[in-house]
Amino acid sequence: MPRRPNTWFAIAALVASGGAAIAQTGKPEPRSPDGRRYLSQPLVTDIYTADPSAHVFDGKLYVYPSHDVDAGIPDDDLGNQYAMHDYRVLSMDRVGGPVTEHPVAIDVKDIPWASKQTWAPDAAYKDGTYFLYMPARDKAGVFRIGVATSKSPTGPFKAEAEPIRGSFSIDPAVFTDADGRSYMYWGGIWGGQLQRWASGRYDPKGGDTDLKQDDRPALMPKVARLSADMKQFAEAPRDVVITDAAGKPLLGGDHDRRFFEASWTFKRGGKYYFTYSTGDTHFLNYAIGSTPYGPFRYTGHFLSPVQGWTSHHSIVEFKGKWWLFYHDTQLSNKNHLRSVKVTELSFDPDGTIRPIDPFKD
Ligand code: FUB
Repeated sequence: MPRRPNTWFAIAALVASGGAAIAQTGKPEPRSPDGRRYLSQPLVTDIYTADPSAHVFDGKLYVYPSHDVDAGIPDDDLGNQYAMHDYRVLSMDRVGGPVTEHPVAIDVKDIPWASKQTWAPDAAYKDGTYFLYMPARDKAGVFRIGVATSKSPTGPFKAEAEPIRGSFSIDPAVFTDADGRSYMYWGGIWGGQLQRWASGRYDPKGGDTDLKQDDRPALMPKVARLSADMKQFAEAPRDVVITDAAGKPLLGGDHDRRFFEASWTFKRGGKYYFTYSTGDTHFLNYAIGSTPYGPFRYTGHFLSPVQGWTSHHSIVEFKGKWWLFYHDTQLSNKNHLRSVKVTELSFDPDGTIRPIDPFKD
């Protein structure tokens, strides 16, 4: 597969500091349909990528995104239009430098238990093996989370025969703590089916949206420690409880703050940051805790709504700076055809994240 540096991104990075209306390509600077200038440009432009999970392996930055495709399925609230079927890995030596698009890392036809919709993945490394965590619908149409392994960070990956025992819903994100223990965070409501597991068992009649219990605790994301071989849960999943300032769980009706999907956990200054998307209100939020299990106290929005319905991200420290990988629909203006972007993330001295606007004006 040819290596394809992204010219627009490289040039845009050179001119990013200024409010230049004309980029050095000679073309007018891209604007959103409502006339705003974008904070960042897509990392790659010849394929659609979304849900970026960024990791540093062996001094290099790897991004594990969803690989968006157009299957001609109309938008609906269950996300049937997100009909992805394979994964491609991106890599770069430095942010702002050339981005390599690697060949297909794994296709749904090579995941024995899966039928369709290979949604937001994540990756991890342990003892010489790279792990790719993949949500997809099983043969019965229920979302599960599986794992595949490779000796290379870019694959090809070989899938396990079955999904992770006891897994359900979508958007796995694996965080490895300083003691070497790894935890998976996951879940997504609406199309991600988390509401159908509210009783602990799958209920196909369990609804397509929130539980509609606005004055009761919201559905919470899940966490479980991973087994030593990184292929199973080492314990029963538990709720990732996100609380308000008084320590009470956020309520279901609190759509600006409650969890929807896109879990991502990182650690900074001894604190655990649990970050997530609010879905139908389109924010990326964070909550801070003192253990990997939480509880996590809601702290704020850190990314305002991007162009497009979904917002999904990862946060990684690389070469002394923190980076936010996110996506939007700049290239297509279609909800299901997204492009991964990156921008620097900074913190105030008290550990709060300085909020980011994905538009310059
Ligand atoms: O990419 C499909 C789904 O859209 C992801 O799983 C969600 O997080 C949202 O980004």
